[in-house]
Amino acid sequence: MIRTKPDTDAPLRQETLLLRAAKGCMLWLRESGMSWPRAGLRWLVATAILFTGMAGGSVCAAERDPLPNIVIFLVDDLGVMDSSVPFLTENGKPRKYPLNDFYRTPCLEELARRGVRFSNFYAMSVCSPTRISLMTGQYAARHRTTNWINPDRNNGGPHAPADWNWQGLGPQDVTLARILQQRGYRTIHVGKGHFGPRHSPGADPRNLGFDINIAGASIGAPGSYYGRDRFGAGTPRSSHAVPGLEKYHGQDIYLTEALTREAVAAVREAVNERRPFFLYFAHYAVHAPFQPDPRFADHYRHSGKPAPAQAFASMVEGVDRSLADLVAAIESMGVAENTLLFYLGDNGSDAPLGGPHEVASAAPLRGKKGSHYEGGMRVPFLAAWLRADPENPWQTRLPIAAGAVQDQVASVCDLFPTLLALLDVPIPDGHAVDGYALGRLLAGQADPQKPQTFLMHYPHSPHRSDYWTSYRKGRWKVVYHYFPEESGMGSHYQLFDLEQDPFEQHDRAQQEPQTLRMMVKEMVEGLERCKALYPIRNDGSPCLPVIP
Ligand SMILES: [Ca+2]
Repeated sequence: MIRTKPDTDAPLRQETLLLRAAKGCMLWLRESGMSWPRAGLRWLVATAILFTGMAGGSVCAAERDPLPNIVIFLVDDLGVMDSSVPFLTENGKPRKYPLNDFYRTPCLEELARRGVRFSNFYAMSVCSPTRISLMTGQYAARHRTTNWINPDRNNGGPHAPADWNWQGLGPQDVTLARILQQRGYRTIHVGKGHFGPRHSPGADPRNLGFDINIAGASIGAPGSYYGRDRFGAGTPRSSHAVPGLEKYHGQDIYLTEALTREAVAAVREAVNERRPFFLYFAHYAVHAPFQPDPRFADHYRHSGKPAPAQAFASMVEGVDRSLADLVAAIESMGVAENTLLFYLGDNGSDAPLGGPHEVASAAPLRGKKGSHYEGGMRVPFLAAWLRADPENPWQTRLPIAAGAVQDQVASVCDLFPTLLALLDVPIPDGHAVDGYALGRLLAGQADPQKPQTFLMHYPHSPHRSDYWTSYRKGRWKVVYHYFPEESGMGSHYQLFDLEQDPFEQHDRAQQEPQTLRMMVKEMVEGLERCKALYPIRNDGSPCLPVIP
């Protein structure tokens, strides 16, 4: 485990804790809306409580209740169909498809009984953009990391805007981790970082507000999932060796399991120290290379699926076991009722089952990771308190409907404002947020105020779809292709009615000119609000979308 500072800095750490605690109390006073004379009295009381509390190791003893623990459990390349839990619905009810019968995720089935899952939840179409959206609450069009970050070279592509954010996040950026750190949380990063290129500050999550970093770096995929291969160190894929897990080198252990043991240990330490924890557990799995998780490979041997798809399924089940072990550990620590879990994927499925624009990898959805179809950007999202407790004040504040399915549109940008709202932390001045707090949706209610929209911007190539923006609003989805190509049916525009045609088989752009115009107009307005960067033509001018 890597620590943010050596122990010799303990006095400094205490001072920082004191400052953070004082800030937390100031915030508490400010948000209580009291007049200054009364606030002054409360400040004196709060300070007294604070200093008394410091002796007991409490960060902000003026808190009315211990802060809720937060887990973001992020699975790489896990699409909405990569689970035995049905996330898609038909007439408002969950509907199973054959892929749900292929995968085995028993822990997720149990959590689906405890929490709410979303059927229309979106991520960006590739890794780094989603990870930065989670940390900032912003669309990729705004934070400008619109492509995955190649650790070693600027991979924008031949027509990419020069100023796209290949550098990713830096110490100067507002991040969810830093906000929670300042709020008094032990902030724990486990697994894949992918927030910045090699040797950049963003390559180390500790520069982004995490106290602890286990195995996070610039790489987007592991050299190997096997401990006996030292997770890639010393192999032909050593440039992608997973750092920080040397104690497992040479052992018969799968990466998913090694990360789980480390995550549990870090959480246990925080709980023992009575610190609220924020665990950002970003599994490397189920990203390629598709190496079977030997603990579960037998379950798929007679599936009739090709070997890579069997390996992928064993990796999915390995991640589910990780989730089960983590939940069991948190339960054994006695803090399950005060722990909020968000489970999700970071882009559409990369299941090796077919072509990027086919109905295959995410069937019945069309497309897969990287593509402009729903299979490229629809991911599972589930939220749960790990143990229901009607007496818990945080559960009262953020009730989650057990066993419910939420059909409204939501996205990875919404977690940031949801958590800030839960903790009564204001959005930092000058930091624009594209997400919307999910409170009512998590309670299983409709929220007429929440925009039913999602904007996805990809001014890059080469990938499975090149140079495109998509915009969903309610039942409609428009895709704009800056340089028309075969996958976009040779047109600038594709328009789908996801209510009538959820699997995107019928382009309505010709038949619905007014809807097309309205959708492209709103898409352009959304891009302009984000100050998006556009692909660049050969003559150096930006290729702006044309409203039909
Ligand atoms: Ca990914």
